[in-house]
Amino acid sequence: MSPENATPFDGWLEEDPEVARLLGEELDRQSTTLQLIASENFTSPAVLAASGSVLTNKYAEGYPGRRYYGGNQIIDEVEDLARERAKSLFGAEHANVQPHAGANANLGVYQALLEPGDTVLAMRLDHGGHLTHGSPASITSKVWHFVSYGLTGASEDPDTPGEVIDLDQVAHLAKTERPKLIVAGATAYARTIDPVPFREIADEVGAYFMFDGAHPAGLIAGGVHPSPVGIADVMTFTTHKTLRGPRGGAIVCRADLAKRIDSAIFPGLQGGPLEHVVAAKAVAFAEAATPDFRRYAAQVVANAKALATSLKAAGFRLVSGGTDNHMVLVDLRPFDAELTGKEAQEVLDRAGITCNRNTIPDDPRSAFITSGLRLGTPAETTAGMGTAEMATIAELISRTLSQRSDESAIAAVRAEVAELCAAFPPYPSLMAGAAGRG
Ligand code: DSN
Repeated sequence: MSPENATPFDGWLEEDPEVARLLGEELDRQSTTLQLIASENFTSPAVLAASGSVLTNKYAEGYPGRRYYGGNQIIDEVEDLARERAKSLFGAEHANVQPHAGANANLGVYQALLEPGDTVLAMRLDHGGHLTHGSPASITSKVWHFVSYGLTGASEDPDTPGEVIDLDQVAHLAKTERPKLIVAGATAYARTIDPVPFREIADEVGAYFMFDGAHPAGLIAGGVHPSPVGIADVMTFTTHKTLRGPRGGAIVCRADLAKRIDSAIFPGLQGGPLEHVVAAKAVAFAEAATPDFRRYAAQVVANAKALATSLKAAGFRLVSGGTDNHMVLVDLRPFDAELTGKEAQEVLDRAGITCNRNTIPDDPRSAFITSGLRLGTPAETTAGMGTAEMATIAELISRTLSQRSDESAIAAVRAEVAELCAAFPPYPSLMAGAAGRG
């Protein structure tokens, strides 16, 4: 593809054809390969437009009505709109829409509610928790004292497959460790997280309760997962996963925590907010409040369940026995003891199936190699795929992995993937623009 016909971004093609070409190529990649990374999605064109807007030019340190620079009258309206829409979407008393990412939102809450050295009880990274839940590699574990809970063991019984959050362990550790904060939430956990038992345990030991809703935020907004708002003291979340907004973070909390949370984000942790992203968050919050989004959220879960059923039928073992949310965690070992998550991810990439390797509970392999894969349905559900396509995808995955030494078999899958994706373009108008240049 020559730079002249590679991209729909006509306005500035001549000024930076190199970057314009790369944007065009990425649009092409997203449109012609399957996007199964559980934390990714396709935003609406309106979200893209807001995040690519002139609001990026403005410095707005502070909050609406209390800025450190002039000229923020419009910006204040933008941020107020985003805050009001976030509050209305989740039924929350207060919202902070400035965190640049989910990690910043979590750090902001820790900074607001804790002193250095305080104890936090959160989920183990290797059982599905997040880096900011106290991983040794994260600054969180250097500033605060993290104690970790994990999953129960796996069971052969299909009715009680196990590998669910061990609430007895959470209660026991809460009593023995007396954390100041208990965190619920995960990045690689396929079951519903009920906030109620966490609240009860937190109350028994006088701890704050934070729900990290980065992954299920869209499922909560769409009414298919229980809302922790009003149960947890604070919910952090990202806006770009199931919620389908721009890349970023946000916090909703009780009114009495508002000042501490706000001060922790700015000036505690961040400087100028990304107001173009804040505007895009406002767009996404409004989109997520619609009946269409409720249907979308239900379809995300239905698709994940269909993918899980077909993968199981193809001989894969699923961590937690299946899924209640937007993701499926595959333990590759029973399918092929030699196959690592890393090799599976790489060969699937070559077949046009984008996903990420993931540790499984008590993984004998390192986090870089892993024995598992994490697959998610948010993006391809946005593109319009349904349960029939999920069965096809499971078959393509199974075929690719079982014939991974056969380049012609991988090429055949790649062709079928391209055909499938052509029927579900995520950005038809952008692609039409790109094609129109040719
Ligand atoms: N990187 C995110 C995910 O993929 O789940 C978590 O931060």
